Amino acid sequence: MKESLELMKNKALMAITQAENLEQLEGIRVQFLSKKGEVSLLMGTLRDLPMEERPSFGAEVNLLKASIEEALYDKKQILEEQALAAILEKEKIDVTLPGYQFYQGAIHPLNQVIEDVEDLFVGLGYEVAEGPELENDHYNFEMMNLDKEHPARAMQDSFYTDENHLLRTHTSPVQARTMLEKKGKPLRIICPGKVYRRDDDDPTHSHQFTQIEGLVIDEHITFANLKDALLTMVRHLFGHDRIIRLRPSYFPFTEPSVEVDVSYQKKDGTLGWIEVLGAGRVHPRVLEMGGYDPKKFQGFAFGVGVERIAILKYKIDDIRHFYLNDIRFLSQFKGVNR
Ligand code: 2NL
Repeated sequence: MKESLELMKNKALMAITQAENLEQLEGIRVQFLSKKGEVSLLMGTLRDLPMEERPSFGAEVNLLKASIEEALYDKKQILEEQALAAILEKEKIDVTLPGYQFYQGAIHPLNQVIEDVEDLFVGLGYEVAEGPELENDHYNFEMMNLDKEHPARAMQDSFYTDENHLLRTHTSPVQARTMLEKKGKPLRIICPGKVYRRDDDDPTHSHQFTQIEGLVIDEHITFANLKDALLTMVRHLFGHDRIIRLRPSYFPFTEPSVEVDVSYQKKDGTLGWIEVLGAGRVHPRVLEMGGYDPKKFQGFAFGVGVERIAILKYKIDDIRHFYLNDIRFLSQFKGVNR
């Protein structure tokens, strides 16, 4: 009996020593120590022994069991450490490798100009107003004092979807809507957005472009207020050394109307002028249709082409660059203006 104990111990310890992983080790535990394992079976032979040998045999089996348990425990520690080391080795990362190159986006140059102008005017107390691009002909033309005979209203100059609806030709209908919403209360708004006119697409024209209009209505508004707003905007966009020049012009919705030129330094050092936007005092009929008493209220308005501003500001040679989504063009505007 003693011999079979010694034999089993050696067999178990040898198996434990040779176990290569935790699954094998668990198999060995089951083989020797489970209810029907080899050690239990050995304990079962107890009743075949003479009474006086039983206690010492029982104690021997318990010692055998303890030494197998201890060997299992020690081996388990080693295998667990090895398993962890293997995982750590497999998952090792080299923190000195260069990182992935993520593409960085850029804000579209037209949106940079829009945001820049919005920031300025919001800081001066204006609100930003937006509206639909498919407009009722009433808001787009009628309320802007463009009568039925005006050439801009002809089918060949605008995109009509039916007799009364067209893609807005300017952002003025947003201003017309806002005037009606304000119900005769003073307003200061800035309206950016896409506008549409039938046109051949060439380096300086597009059938769709972007406009920002401004409108101020209050009591005691004068042309000096308009000049101040225009000069502030021009200097914000192009630099504080600029001056502006107003030339008489004509728009159906303003009276008087002006064309606004911005100064620049020519190569020979002399002063040059570039035409940049249009503006004027709000026509009394436009005020009246918008729900304001023209005897009590005055207003000024201006309209800028966003593409024109961006072309001058960023020295762009073709308006179509703005719409082609060529990454080589767009990626040049990373971090500009911010
Ligand atoms: C231009 C000129 C302009 C306006 C737009 C306007 C709007 C209302 C009332 C009166 Cl609600 N005027 N807008 C006024 C003058 C000029 O745009 O050449 N834009 C590109």
